[in-house]
This record gives sequence, C-alpha cells and structure tokens, in this order.
Amino acid sequence: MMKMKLVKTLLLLLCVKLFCYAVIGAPQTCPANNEDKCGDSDEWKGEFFPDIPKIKYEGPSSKNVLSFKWYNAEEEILGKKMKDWLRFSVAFWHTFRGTGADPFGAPTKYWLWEDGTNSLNMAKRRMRANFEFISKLGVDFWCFHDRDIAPDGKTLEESNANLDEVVALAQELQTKAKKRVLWGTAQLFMHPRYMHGAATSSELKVYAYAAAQVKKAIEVTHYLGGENYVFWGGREGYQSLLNTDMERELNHLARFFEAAVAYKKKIGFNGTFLIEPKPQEPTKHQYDWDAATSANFLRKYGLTGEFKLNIECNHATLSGHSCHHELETARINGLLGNIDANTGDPQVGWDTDQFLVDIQEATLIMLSVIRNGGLAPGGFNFDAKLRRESTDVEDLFIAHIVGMDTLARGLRNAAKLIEDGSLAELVRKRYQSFDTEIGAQIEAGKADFELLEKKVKEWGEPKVASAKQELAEMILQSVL
Ligand code: XUL
Ligand code: CO
Repeated sequence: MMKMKLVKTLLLLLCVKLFCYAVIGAPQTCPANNEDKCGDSDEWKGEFFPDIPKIKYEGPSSKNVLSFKWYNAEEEILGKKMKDWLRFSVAFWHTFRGTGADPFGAPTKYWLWEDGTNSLNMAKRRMRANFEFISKLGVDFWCFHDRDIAPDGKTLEESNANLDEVVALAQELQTKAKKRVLWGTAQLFMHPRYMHGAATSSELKVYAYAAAQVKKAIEVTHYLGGENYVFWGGREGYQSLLNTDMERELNHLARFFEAAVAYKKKIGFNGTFLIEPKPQEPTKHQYDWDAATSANFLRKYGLTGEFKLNIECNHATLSGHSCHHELETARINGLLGNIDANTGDPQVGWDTDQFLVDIQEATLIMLSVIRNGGLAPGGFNFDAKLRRESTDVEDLFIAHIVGMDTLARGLRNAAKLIEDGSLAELVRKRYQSFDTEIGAQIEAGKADFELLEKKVKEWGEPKVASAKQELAEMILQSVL
C-alpha cells in the first residue's frame, strides 16, 4: 500500500515537471549574447539571417546546400511555371513558433531574435523575421493562425487589438516584399476554454466565443488579401461517446460553418473556405476524419458549394490512407483546394509533421495536382517542422529547400509520366470493356438487370484480364 502511494507521488511529481517544461520552457529574457539587438522595440539591427544568401536554382549537380537542385521557379512544366503549379507557403506557426519542445522536454531551439516572451514587440519582430525568411527562400506565400502571430489578451477586445497591431505591420511588410497570404485560420484548440471543442463544445458561451474569434480571423485574413481560409477542427470531436450527443454537435458544427459563409459574403471576402480533415489528435475522434467523411458532411448539410478541402499528408496516413488516396478522393469530388505538405514517420503513430522528402510520394501527389489542373487559389503550405534535434537557423532553410525540391522533382516526374502516356494507356486498356455499346448503356444508367442477365446468357463465362499492377509500378519507377 505504502509502495503504491510512493509510486503515485513520484508519478505526480514527474507529471508536474513535464507540464512545467512545456509551459515555461523558453528563457524569459533576451539571450545574453544578444542584448543590444533585442531591446524593448520590435526593430532589429541588420539582418535576421545574415549568413544566408537568397536561395537560387543551381541544378541537380550543385553541391551547395543552400541552393535548389530541382525547383526552378520560372521554368515551365506542362505549360505552367513551376512556381504557379506549386504556390509554396511557409507556415508561421512551425517556422516561427516551433520551439522543439515536446511533452517530455523543454525547447531546444533558441533563435537569436527570440527573447522568450510572448509580447507584442516580440510578435512584431518575429513578423519581420518571417518576411526576410520567405524573401530569401523565394516563396510567395505565408499562412498563419491568429494566435501564432499575436499574443492572446485577457479579453476578446484585447486579443483583437493585439492582432490588429501585428496585422498592420504584416500588411506593410508583405506589400514591400510582394508576398501574399495563402490562408489564415483561427487557433481554436490551445486555450482551455476549447477543451470540449469550439463549434462542437457542449458550452454555448464557448460556441459564441469561437464564432467571435473566427469572425475576427476571417476579417484579418480578408484585410491581408488572403486567398483561402482554413477550418481545422482540432478539438471538434469527442473523447467518449458516453457523454457526447454526436448528432447535436455535428448539427452545431454545420450551423457554425453556415454562419461563417454568411459572414464571409457579408464582408465581401472571396477567398476559398477549406476544411482540413484529420482523424484524431488531440481528440480521440475528430469529426472531419478524412476526405470522404468531410465530403459526406458537406453534402448532408448542403455546404459543398461553399467549401473545399485542405489535404494534409500526415493526416492522410493517420487516417489509414495514403496522401495520394486523400487527394484523389478530394479531386474526384471537386473538393481539392489546398495541400498541407508534410509527412509522418512510418514507425510513429502520431502527427510528426516532417518535411516531405519521399520522391515517389511527391510524384503521386503531383500527379493528382496536375489532374486537378493545379491548386490555385490554393497551394502547398509547409505545415512541417524541424525535428527537435535540428537546432541551427540554417536548418530552417535546408528543411524548406529539401521540401520544395522534393515536390519540384515530383512535378517533373509526374509530367514525364503524363507525357510518356503508358500509365494512362494501361488504365485505359483496363477499362476498355466498358468502351462498348453495353458499357455506354451501363454508364448512362440505361442497362437494367434483365438486359444484363440476357447478355450473360449470350456471352457465357467472362475472360478476366490481368490488372498489370507490377507493370504500373515499373512505369512509375521509370520516371523517378
Ligand atoms: C494540425 C494542423 C494545423 C492546421 C491549421 O495538425 O495541421 O496546423 O493546419 O490549424
Ligand atoms: Co495542417
């Protein structure tokens, strides 16, 4: 009995320690070697990344780590510039708010410009760093959550005022740098008020708070000329069905989306609304589990015309699908709007948000994107972070460069596959029995069961052809 108590106390102490690490991990002062650069203002002397040049395309034989080997922004592939196929975007939350902290350990990254506070000046300084970063990287877009870019206040009014101040600076900086917002969103998962969900919370006042927060986030996205707005329902789900009225929660979610659509129209925001499916984490079950579930939800509530999907590759694999499957499901439903480009780790069961480096996967992704005619007004947002152990400022650039090069290589390969035509021919041949009079009747819904039974009696036992799967794989390999 005594022993049990001792173990429990030790466990409790360990939990408290882990919690403290997660919350206060970062140092609260300006780094000692950097006092004169931090000061009290958001200004910064000189460059944030003085050792990093503007990243240029140098071709596959280049040994320069700070160069593109495959991404050549202005080069045309299948009649469109690479930059227009890819429309790359940097995710502010990972690149500028990622600290390397995990549930077991303190932050590992100490960027020179960070003073460890969540002050308004710090928020503005970070914004300046963001635009130098994306300019040097040669990316046209950025994405943000309201609470990544500006500190949460004690009241909604204070939070909104903070946001306005940072957004005014962001507007000035992005105009100067000729950059654009790919999408904005509201962070409806971090604050404890959202522990039961936001639009699906059991608490009416939380639903209302979430509505007010999204209203403001849509306004600032609109103000910044955002081309899309994302809804990721991180806590829109449940931990137990025993205490959950799922039907009521889903109805509330639909009402929330309807109100968002009405508000968007009222203020003249023409960006696309995107739902980002994910099966779980942080909830045990997230309502927009995958592309098919989300499509069904949109159809049930008559919202299909108002929304598209933002497919995230790591979310796809968590839901038991490949990224390619999710993209194709979205595409054939007319819902493919944007891609959160990242990948998981096959040995790890959670959302590791790593940069995508698998060339075969990138080729399949780009095949879907080409078939979709591109993603615009969506694009590829790097919802990806450095691993905890990568701690050099240079790593931020290297990670994005390899992510961009991987997708650029995927684009080149997918174009080769399409130009070669043998994969399409394999698929065409596989279904050629339907390219007949009866096939056309079936596809037009004009072949009833009696007619088909009559035909079977006439034809006898069907001869079934090979699926040629290994040949399809061989063709894919030939372009990698
Ligand atoms: C979480 C995730 C989010 C959304 C935006 O897994 O992907 O960052 O992209 O809220
Ligand atoms: Co995402």
